[in-house]
Amino acid sequence: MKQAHAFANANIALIKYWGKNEGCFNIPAVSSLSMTLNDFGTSVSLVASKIHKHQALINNKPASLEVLERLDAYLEQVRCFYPFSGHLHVSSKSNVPFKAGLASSAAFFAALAVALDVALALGLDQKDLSRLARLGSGSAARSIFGGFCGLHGGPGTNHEEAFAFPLEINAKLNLAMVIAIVDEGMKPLSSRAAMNLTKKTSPFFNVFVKDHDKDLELAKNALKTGSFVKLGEAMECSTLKMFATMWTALPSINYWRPQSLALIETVYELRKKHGPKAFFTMDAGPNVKILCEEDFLPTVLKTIIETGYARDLLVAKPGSGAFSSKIL
Ligand code: 2P0
Repeated sequence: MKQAHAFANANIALIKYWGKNEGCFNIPAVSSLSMTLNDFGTSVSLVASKIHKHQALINNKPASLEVLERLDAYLEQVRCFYPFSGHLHVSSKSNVPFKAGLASSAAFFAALAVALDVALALGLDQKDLSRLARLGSGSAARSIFGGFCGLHGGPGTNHEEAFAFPLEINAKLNLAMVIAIVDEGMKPLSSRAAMNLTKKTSPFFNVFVKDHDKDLELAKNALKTGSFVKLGEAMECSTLKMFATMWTALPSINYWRPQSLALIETVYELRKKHGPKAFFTMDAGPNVKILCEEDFLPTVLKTIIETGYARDLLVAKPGSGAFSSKIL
């Protein structure tokens, strides 16, 4: 086994993945569409473990038992697809806030998939890499690609079919995303547990799945034709449908904080004042992501800062896909 290093950026879904198909390959219950971010990512380094088990260091600290168990299950599943002997020592460093709904697992598993490809000399193409990343985390499949991409999922989709693919974007769209951090703390429930509970108990989950492809097609067309408004509308619609399934789960799941709603109100106010120039999305956490075109970014930033609802603000633009690197 060779030593390997890789890096992947986080991504934010514009059309949401929520829920999994039955079975053990982590197949999303719906397709999704995302923007890979620049500058928010994770590096992974792999070497052979000197002991008879997998080991992991996350940001220079030994991984928690929970993380280690998930990693162990993942690497053992990888071994079934791509047999390798021995065990691995995984070190990762990230500037993505851990478990804050900023897709830290997406960047981690995408970088890990690329590092595994190098370490085990698998020679995988991007489609295979995205399948390998998806076994670790659904959203990770999308971080293999830069810019904008889709991920196949949905009822009846199997392991072979559930891969990510790049999407063409109209040159007139220069998009930016403001990430308003409301709370960087740990989430009450992991997104994995939340999506499983939602699927099992929410009466709206099947409606979400049935209705999903409409938003996906709208977003894909909007990217192609360069319609920022149609893209933003589809994104908000998909986001709110996803949360409707969470709120109606039993017990109900709520990641929102009062500041999250206040920030959404701020986006509505921005639209009242300036027209449809900013749209929001959220993930399994209280932070609010605001999509706008680059020329409107200063107004969004100024307005959000003035509200005082965000503890921190990050700005991201479309970033690169995952790559193998020499530097950790
Ligand atoms: C997404 N999220 O499309 C959705 C929207 C959160 C809300 O993918 O169980 O960490 O590892 O496949 O990818 C977060 O869930 O879940 C997520 P697993 P993941 O980005």
